[in-house]
Amino acid sequence: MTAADLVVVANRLPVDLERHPDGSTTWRRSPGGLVTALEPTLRAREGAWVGWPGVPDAEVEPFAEDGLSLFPVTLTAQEVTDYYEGFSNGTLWPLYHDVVAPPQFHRHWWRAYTAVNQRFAEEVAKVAAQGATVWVQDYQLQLVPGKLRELRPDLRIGFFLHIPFPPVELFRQLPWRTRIMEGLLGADLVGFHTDGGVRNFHWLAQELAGASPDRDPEVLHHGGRRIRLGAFPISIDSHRLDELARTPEVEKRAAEIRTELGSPEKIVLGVDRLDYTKGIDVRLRAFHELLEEERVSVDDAVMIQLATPSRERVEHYQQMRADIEQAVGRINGEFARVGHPAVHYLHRSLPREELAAFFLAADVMLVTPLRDGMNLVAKEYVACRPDDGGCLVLSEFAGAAIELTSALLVNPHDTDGVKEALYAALTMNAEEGRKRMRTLRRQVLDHDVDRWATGFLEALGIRVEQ
Ligand code: ADQ
Repeated sequence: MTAADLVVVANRLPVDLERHPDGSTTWRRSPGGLVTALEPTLRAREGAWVGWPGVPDAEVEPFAEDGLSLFPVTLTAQEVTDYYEGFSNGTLWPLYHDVVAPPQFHRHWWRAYTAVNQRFAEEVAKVAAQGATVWVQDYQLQLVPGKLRELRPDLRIGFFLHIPFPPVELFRQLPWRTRIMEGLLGADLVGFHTDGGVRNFHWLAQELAGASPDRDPEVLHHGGRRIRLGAFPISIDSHRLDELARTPEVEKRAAEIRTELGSPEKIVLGVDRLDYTKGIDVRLRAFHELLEEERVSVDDAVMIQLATPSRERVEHYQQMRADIEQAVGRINGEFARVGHPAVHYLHRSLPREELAAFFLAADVMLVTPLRDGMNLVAKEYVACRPDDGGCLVLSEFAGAAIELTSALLVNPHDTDGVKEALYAALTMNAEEGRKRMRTLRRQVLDHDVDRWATGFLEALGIRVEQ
């Protein structure tokens, strides 16, 4: 395979390797938003993607898929435990989400993180053409920009963080804070979802790594180089979802869902990866209290929580799953009638069409994370409402709240506030609801994921053909 002019590096490849019981393997596409957004640009430039194929100890050769070159990085089972489940998801994830769970600091996790980041950097150094552009994704790979610059000073390197960049006091807890800062400062452009992330980074880079400010608050100087910072709020393929939600199949399925639920007056929906940052407990508590106070009954309102299984080997996730399932059980124990649960809970991932039908059926969408980089679910709900119906209740602490100001914004730490917002959403007059939804839709349809990717790559100095 020839050297690539544009290389995306992410923890995961856009395809997953599947091992079968007979020992054979096949690839399954995992079409996330990122690959959809980047595919046209990557193909136009004969791009490459470097990432882990999703199973430990898989020694797989690079291969081309639909004109895109894929370069698998091997991780041993021990590295998956220490680098991925350990340092990435047991240290960085909680630390960067306002320590809503206590982060654990272990030196052997850090050593694995450094070694794996080095391997990713070496793989990129092999596949990138002279003067190529490299776009590094997310918190698992924060050391890659610095390591890659040492190996290949000719490259143009961008880094984007998909989760929040934490407040100064929290980041300073990290024993390896300076090393992470220096890793990120290896990039030419460091992107965040929000200006808050830019500000935190700007201050910490000076404090911890001795970077110098510039008259432009989005520029730093370090090691004789100029580093640009910027806020690039990610989005979704809004038009594709809007079209999907208009299809007769999805409309029909949405109507069926309502019937299957016993035709309640209102359907309240939550859709999340099962993660302790998402505030699933917060919304269950609010709904529970409204039932207890008899302000709603199971005939008026039914709640559905769809939760994708996630990080099931990490201890904190096992505990949280048990707590949520207990809360659902308690609400149903107190308020369900035979054949009419108050809360329907599905611990599984649903196909896109089915998810669109749930969004279209839901009168109230509850998105209540304690902290979230962006939160794509909020935008997906809005994109799936070509009828201008439905009402979005959204946490102030999701990056999406900066753009989606016509949602009912809530502080997820304030149970009474969430409860009142849920009640207001359930009783909102139709005209006000439509007005809010129209404003939200303009924002989401105008700012799609393509615009996000183009904005970042152009800030990095490459022209993107439309
Ligand atoms: P996540 O934490 O995974 O992403 P989010 O942005 O909400 O959070 O994306 C979740 C995705 O999973 C959505 O596309 C959603 O539709 C899908 N999903 C959730 N539950 C599902 C179910 N039961 N069935 C099918 N699909 C389901 C991280 C950051 C976010 C940031 C994104 C992108 O934590 O803050 O918005 O990256 O940068």
